[in-house]
Amino acid sequence: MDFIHDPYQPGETIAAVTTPPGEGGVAIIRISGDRAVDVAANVFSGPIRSYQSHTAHYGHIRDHEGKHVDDVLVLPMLGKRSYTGEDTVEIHCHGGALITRRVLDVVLKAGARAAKPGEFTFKSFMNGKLDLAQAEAVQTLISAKNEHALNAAENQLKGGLSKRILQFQENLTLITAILEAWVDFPEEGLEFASMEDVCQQLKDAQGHMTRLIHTFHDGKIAHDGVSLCLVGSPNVGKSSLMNALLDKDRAIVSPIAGTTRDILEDHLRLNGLNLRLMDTAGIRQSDEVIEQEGIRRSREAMSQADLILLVLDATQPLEGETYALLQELPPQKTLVAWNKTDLTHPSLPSIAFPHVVTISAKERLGLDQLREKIDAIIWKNGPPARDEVLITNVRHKEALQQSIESCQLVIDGLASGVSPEFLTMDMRRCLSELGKIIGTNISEDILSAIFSTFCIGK
Ligand SMILES: Nc1nc2c(ncn2[C@@H]2O[C@H](COP(=O)(O)OP(=O)(O)O)[C@@H](O)[C@H]2O)c(=O)[nH]1
Ligand SMILES: [Mg+2]
Repeated sequence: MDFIHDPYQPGETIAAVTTPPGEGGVAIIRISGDRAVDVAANVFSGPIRSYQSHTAHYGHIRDHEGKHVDDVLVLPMLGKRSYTGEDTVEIHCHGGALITRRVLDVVLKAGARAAKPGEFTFKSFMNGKLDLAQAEAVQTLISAKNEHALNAAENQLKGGLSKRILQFQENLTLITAILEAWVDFPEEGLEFASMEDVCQQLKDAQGHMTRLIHTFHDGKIAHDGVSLCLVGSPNVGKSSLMNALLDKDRAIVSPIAGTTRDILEDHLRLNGLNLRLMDTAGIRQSDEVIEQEGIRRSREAMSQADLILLVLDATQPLEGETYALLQELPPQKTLVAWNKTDLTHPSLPSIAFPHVVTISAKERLGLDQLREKIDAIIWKNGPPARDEVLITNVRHKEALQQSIESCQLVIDGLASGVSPEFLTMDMRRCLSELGKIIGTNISEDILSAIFSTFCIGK
């Protein structure tokens, strides 16, 4: 965000279209800053200075020559009672790309500066309306693609994560105070707490932070979704299963082995989760160049997928190639589906994989159990509860890890008799790492990097 490099001016009046580009019934142009009402008064037909905050008024926008631009509603939100914490006026105009641009141009000519990406939210952060974790949650909320991601973002925006971090900081500040007392009053200091107490408290703090880090697995799944790769020998029914899961005729199905060559991809919603399904070429020995390339791609997709769905033909004995494939696959993230169980089949050989289902892709049998299994493998401890605080951001995870490491330095230091003076420095680092999450201790570069990922108008 280059406006950080321009010196930040509190109260500077900025404007942008806050609704997405394209055609719609209404578009909103937001003006925010000390001069928001003045700017709006320059372009709006009504006596906007006399309007009460949070009331909507009909009128029209005119340009600097007095020419009519559009019929609009204006909505002033004054003082702290706005998203940014500064005077804000929203202009609701017609939702065409051109008309929106024209209204914005008039507003900019009237004295507002074009807002940079994320600048409204940045104002909100600088004015203390949102801390950094909450500001980031605004962006995750907007980009949430499923229920779980939305819940996690909502909890973070409400301050769920921030409260946890503040609690950790409070506990660790107490420990720092004890260490400082040992420095200042080496004689009496130990009366405040014993070395064992301090160690135990540090270990407890590490435990709490580690548990929060562990939610990152679920947080990432919720936010990014999961990739699932269908693999197996040719003709076992991978493409048929892809189609059955998607409930559409996506992939070509044929009894000719080697039909699928490229990776076919499609998306599926499964119990509020986004799955990226990939159908791949059947893995076998082949002399044919294109098929070989297809098989190479299959292996690559397989190695990158979050979950592998290995399809086996229940009517055929397991061959050497399939055995070799079974050796390669990581059992914990592989789901084995014995397919074609609508046909008579001999008793199935037992294989040493924890997750196995029997299905018929053609007759669509056993698909519910298959979906349940996918769900169970993905959410190791069941899907997250609605109000659960999840870490979805790598930056937060790294800060927690750093904080845990600093705690460890103190624990080790105490054990080996390092002077408490040095240990208080580690404690301060530990606290400042936590501060990075909520933005109390953060460099301008990092702020800049965070807000520049926002869209303009947010
Ligand atoms: N009877 C039966 N045939 C199936 C089933 N699934 C797939 N097939 C057939 O097996 C052949 C190969 O299927 P396909 O999906 O193209 O297999 P792929 O090569 O693994 O993608 C086709 O003729 C399908 O109709 C099933 O569950 N039952
Ligand atoms: Mg196929």
